[in-house]
Amino acid sequence: MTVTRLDVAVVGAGFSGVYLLHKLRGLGFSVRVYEAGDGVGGTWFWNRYPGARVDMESQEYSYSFSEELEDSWTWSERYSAQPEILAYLNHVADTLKLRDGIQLDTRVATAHYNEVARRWTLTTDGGETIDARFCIMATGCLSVIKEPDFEGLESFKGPTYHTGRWPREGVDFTGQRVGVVGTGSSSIQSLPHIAAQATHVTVFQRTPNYSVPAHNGPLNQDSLAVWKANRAENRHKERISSGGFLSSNPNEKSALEVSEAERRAEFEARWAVGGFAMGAAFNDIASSEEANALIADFVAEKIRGLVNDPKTADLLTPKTYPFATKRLCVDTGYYQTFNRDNVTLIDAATTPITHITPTGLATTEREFAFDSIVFAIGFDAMTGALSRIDIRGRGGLTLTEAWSEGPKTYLGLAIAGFPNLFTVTGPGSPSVLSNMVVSIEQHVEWICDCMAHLRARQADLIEATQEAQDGWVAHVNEAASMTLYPKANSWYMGANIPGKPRVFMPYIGGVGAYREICDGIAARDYEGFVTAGPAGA
Ligand code: FAD
Ligand code: N01
Repeated sequence: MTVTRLDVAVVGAGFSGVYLLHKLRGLGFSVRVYEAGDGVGGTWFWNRYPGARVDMESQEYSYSFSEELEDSWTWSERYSAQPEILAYLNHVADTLKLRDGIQLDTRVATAHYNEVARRWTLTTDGGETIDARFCIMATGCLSVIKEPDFEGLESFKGPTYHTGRWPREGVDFTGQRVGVVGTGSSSIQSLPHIAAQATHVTVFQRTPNYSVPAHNGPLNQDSLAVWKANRAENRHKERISSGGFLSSNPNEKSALEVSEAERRAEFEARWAVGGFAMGAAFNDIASSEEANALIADFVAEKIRGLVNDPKTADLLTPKTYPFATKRLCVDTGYYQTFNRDNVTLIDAATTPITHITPTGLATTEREFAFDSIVFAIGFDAMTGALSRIDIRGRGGLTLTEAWSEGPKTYLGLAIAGFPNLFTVTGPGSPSVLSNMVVSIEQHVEWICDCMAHLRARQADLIEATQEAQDGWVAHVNEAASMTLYPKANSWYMGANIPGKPRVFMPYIGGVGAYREICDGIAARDYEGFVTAGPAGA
């Protein structure tokens, strides 16, 4: 049996794995990336549904670490579409000559820590064994789809699709009756496109989402020129900001301290700008029920203005959770799509889906006939990819056991009992609450600095202490409890997956504050970690 011996094994070739490979090679480590898909790109490789695009401004959702990359790529739209982001990541892989370090079509199945050797042994679905000092999970927060498990699914005679595993060749819905299950971001982006093709679309909504207009269009060349002229400063500001991006333009005032006229003017101005600017209209939207209700009322009014049928508008209006405590959606013509004659909205909360039939789908009320069904039902977020790998740390402790009450990490980067294992944008870090490229760069750079530091000291082990981890978990929970986020049954809380522990998984303290914490810990000689080595010494 051949064993590949490495300094570092990286799992996943999205934004995280691609940058890790470049950075670790630059530091002289032997490293290889293992990717289950047959191409690089991660999220942007898998999510090819019509309308898939970023909901942050394109120039912000891109790497900042390389002038060469910054100069060699120009985005075409304000919010880039999936094919363009996938092309960008392939351009990065080519420009930085990374292809030969990425092993595609390879799923890592197990990762076991060897306490004596202080090394990780990984095995792949192809039967390969990898022996590495460090293992870095760059497996993504939204890379494992929630599989549809409706009774009778296999009896359906037509094709079914999941937005997160869309066929590469695309789907033509012309002439079809289509059922769409789910109304999260993936549905909100794809529905207008599906409805433009299909004979009829029936949308099954269990919980309505808040969505704000994107106002997408060609990237404004004047604002791009301003961005480029101030690029270094902008990138710095992103890194020390709360969300990792500047276009949200946070307002530091409370919604409760201003007059009604000023508040309305602020909401209207941000609605006109579009995107996440809306969520940053005032500084207490995420923390004050009263402030939150004001913006929720404003969005409800907008929905009523956009949707012709008052009953449909009412059904599309969220009522059971505060504004933006489920991830805010950013759309292009979503609400207006319900004005089309060929689109029907079904309240799947009142009349739940009971099963799939050979010819369609049944709810508690009636049966529907479909030619195809689209499941836009989301992901086993944040922990899904990790829990699908048999990860074992000290004493054979499985990660599943260690996380039976929900994920527990130190900084979202490391886990007590699992030495020399790092997670990029792991639970307990800002990750999905931020511009993820900014958070990914911060994690990659912190991990690589840490490994270079260990090497300089001839150390071969680093591990988070239980005490430091407990302290961080308590801090993450406390920060979440000061906000309205735990009030929603969101995937942030694990609430979308039956049986998953209800814990608010990301860290809400903000990208800039979090970076300072991580840098401080490194500066204090990796406070909260133990290091040792060389092995046996
Ligand atoms: P991923 O891109 O998820 O890559 C992880 C890779 O790991 C995958 O390719 C997967 O196949 C591989 N993998 C997992 N397990 C294994 C295994 N066991 N063996 C081998 N390979 C494995 N974020 C934003 O900040 N802004 C946005 O606008 C935004 N839009 C999004 C739109 C969609 C449709 C989705 C789903 C997510 C979006 N995100 C957005 C979040 C997005 O996931 C991140 O921005 C980013 O792309 C994550 O990069 P990553 O490399 O960490 O993970
Ligand atoms: O998934 P979701 P998504 N029966 O979990 C419903 C990122 N992203 O793929 O809310 C009936 O948000 C479920 O209903 P409910 C972004 O971070 C970004 O849309 O559980 N319905 C919900 O309506 C996003 O948040 C973009 O009651 C069922 C929907 O399916 C994340 O990915 C675009 C059901 C799932 O919504 C996930 O988004 C796309 C069932 N059994 C994705 N199970 C951008 O715009 C689930 N649902 C950048």
